Amino acid sequence: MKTRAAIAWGPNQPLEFEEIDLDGPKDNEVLVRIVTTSLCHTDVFTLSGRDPEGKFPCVLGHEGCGIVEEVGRNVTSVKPGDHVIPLYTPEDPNCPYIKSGKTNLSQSIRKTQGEGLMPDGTSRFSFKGKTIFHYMGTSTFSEYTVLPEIAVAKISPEAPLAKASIMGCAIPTGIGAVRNTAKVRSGDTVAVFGLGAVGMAVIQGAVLQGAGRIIGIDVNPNKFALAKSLGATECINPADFKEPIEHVIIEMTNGGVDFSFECVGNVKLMRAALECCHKGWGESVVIGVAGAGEEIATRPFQLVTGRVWRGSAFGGVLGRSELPGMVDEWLRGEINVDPYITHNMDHESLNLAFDLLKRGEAIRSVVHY
Ligand code: NAD
Ligand code: DAO
Ligand code: ZN
Repeated sequence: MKTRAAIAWGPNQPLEFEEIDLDGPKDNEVLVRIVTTSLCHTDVFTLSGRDPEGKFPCVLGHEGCGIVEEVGRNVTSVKPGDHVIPLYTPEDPNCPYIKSGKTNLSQSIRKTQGEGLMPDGTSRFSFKGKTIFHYMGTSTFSEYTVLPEIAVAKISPEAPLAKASIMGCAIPTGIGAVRNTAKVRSGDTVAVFGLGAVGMAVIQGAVLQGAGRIIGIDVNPNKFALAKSLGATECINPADFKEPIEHVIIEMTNGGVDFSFECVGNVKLMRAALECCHKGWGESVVIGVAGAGEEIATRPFQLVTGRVWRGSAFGGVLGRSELPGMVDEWLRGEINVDPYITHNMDHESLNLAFDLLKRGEAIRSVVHY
C-alpha cells in the first residue's frame, strides 16, 4: 500500500513529505493507522546526527497513537479497530529480561530495532525502490506504520486519540521515572533539571507521590509558569546565580535533595544533578539522552559518600501491561495531559514542530493526520 510519510533523508535536513510504499504486516506484525503523533526531543536529537543509532533515510517519530487496521498471521492480542500506542520499548513476555521482573527493557527484537529494521531483518518502507529505515521500531511520522505485535499497547477506546500521543513517551517516561526508578516517597525533596515535557511529567509524578519541595531548573524561564501550575514549588535559572547550580540547590535545601532527575541530555548537567543530591542517600536519575561518544564524570567520593546514580528508559514502564493502566489514570482525571499540548498542527507542518521545540517555544506539538 501507499502511505504519506515524512522522510528524514539525512542529518539536519528538513523532513520531506512523500507517498511511499509500505508492505503489509508479516507474521506477528500489525498495521496501524496513526491518528496523532507528537514531537519529542529524541526525534530532534536523532535528526541532528548525534544519535549513534540514527540510520538514514528513515521515518522518524515514536510518540503516537492510532488504530489497528490489519493484523498479520499469529497475532492474537489485538484486532482491527483496537486503539493502540506504539512502543519503542516493546514488551515480550517470553524475553528473559522481562521474565526477570527487574526491567522493562525487552531484548527480543532489540538488535533489528536498533538497525532500523523489523524483526525479520527487512524494512516495510521503501520509496522508488530504495529502502527507508524504521525508527525506534515505531516510525509514527507515517500515516500508516507496521509494528511488531509486542510493540503495541492496546488502550481504552475511551481515550481521545487527538491527545493520546503524549502517552506514547513523555508522560510514562517522566511519571514512571519518579514511581518506578526513583520510588519517590511522601515528603521527599526533588530537583528537576530541564522543564520540557519529560521534566513536566517528572513534576507531575512527584506531585502524585506526595513529594514536598519540587525544584524546577531551566535556562528558559518561560517554562516556569507551566512547571509551577503542575506542582513545582519553586523554579530557578542557573544563569541567575554566580555559583554552580548544585551549590545553590544544596544551600536552598540545607544539604541537598532526596532525588534529582536530569531531563535535558547534557552530561555536565548530569553531574550537577548528581552532586546536588544529599550526602548519604540522595539519588539522581538520568533520563536525558546524550550525544554519541559523550561521557559522564564525577569524583568517586560523591558515590562513596552515599549518592546514587541511576538511569531510566521509558520510565521503567512495561509497555503492554502497565501503559494501558496509566491511560486509565488519565481517563479518571488522575494524570493531566492537556497542559503538555501547546501546539496542534497538520502532518506537513512537522518541520515547524522541530523549530518550535528547538527554540523552546513548544512543550509538545501534536500532529493530526
Ligand atoms: P525539551 O527540549 O522539550 O526540554 C528540554 C528542556 O531542557 C528545555 O526546557 C530546555 O530549556 C532545558 N535545558 C536545556 N539546557 C539546559 C541547561 N543547561 N540547564 C537547564 N535546562 C536546560 O525535551 P524533552 O522532550 O522534554 O526531552 C528531554 C530529554 O529527555 C531529551 O534528552 C530526550 O532525548 C530525553 N528523553 C529520554 C527518554 C528516556 O526514556 N530516557 C524518553 C524521552 C525523552
Ligand atoms: O538497549 O534495551 C535497550 C533499550 C534501548 C532503548 C531505550 C530507549 C530509551 C532512551 C531513548 C529515549 C527515547 C524517547
Ligand atoms: Zn520521546
